[in-house]
Amino acid sequence: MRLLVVNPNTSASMTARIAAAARAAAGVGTEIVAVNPSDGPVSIEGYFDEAFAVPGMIEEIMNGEAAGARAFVIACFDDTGLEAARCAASGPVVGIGEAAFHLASLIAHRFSVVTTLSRSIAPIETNLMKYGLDRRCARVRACEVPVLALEDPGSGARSKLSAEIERAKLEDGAEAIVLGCAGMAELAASLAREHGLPVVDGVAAAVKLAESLVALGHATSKRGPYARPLPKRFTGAFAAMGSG
Ligand code: 5HY
Repeated sequence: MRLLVVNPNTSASMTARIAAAARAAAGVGTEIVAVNPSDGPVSIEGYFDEAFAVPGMIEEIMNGEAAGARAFVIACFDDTGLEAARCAASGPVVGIGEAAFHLASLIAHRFSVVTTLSRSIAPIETNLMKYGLDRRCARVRACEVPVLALEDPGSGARSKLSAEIERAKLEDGAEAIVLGCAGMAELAASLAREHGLPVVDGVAAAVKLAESLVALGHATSKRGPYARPLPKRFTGAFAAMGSG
């Protein structure tokens, strides 16, 4: 089964690290294809970046489905363009934020999220409410590490993240931690050992959920808001996205 993992920002090095985390989680028979758009922000930190990442992400999903992908993972923690992607694709689309929240709520009564910058907190809190999981989340925190600094060994990113996890344990009573960025995936196992509690990475969570949906024969329902886009003309730079 071909699973398309889309990193909505344009950082190829981040896409490579996301691909490695996805492949480490994938089951036998799952082919991971990891892509990112060529147009848009190199990292997504807040609403403005998110808005400009969506068209390129949708295009990658449409191309991926045409090339045989059966399911899709949106590998950005604010689940960039998730609903639009579910309209565009027939296969199941799983956002790493939503996947991580659901998994954490299966193994802990209360979890905390630790994301990158403070400006990323509000979009994540809004998603928790949208998914009906806000009551299970004690707090969404930021370790004030920019997304791309996560791949710089000299940035002190891991120690800042670890310190914020310690605060979440002490101040929030967190029983589990959800890592609030796709770029943190490779740190999950060592942070869980260091802190003695479950640390959930959304990339792995989303890969396993997407595999389960396909294995159960489930795809996105087209009876309601995720119905195929209506045929209509798109103009200008997006003319190719229209079907009218
Ligand atoms: C992510 N940004 O997972 C989010 C994290 C954030 O480029 N990949 C990004 O800070 O919102």
